[in-house]
Amino acid sequence: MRTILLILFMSLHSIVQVVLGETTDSTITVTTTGFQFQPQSWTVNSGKKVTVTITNMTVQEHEWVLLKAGTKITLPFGEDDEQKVYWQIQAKAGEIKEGTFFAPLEPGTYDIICGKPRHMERGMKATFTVK
Ligand SMILES: [Cu+2]
Repeated sequence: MRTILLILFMSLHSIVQVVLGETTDSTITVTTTGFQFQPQSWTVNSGKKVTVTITNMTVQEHEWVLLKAGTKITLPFGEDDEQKVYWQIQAKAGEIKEGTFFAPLEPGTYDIICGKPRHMERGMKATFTVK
């Protein structure tokens, strides 16, 4: 009886989560072509798990770097900017990689950049929105 009640409760809980939109983990994809990220923006839910798949279609290594809230890079990207990094993943030429992190809790717009020398200057910037 206790087991049945537990199963009933867990099923109900799953239904409530779906109805209320509580299970809102995100799966996002990033493709690098030339010195650009595709797409140029992503939106995820605050504090939820984000799974990133990065496909590097170019002949050089790239990084997809999410900056902390309210931080901006002062070009060129250097050692002093490392503390501004919230999370990052990198992919070598032709590589496909996957990584997971938890989205920042604070809703807002965050900067995405590539931390490789002179890549940001060449246009490797994008926007990450937390709602
Ligand atoms: Cu790059």
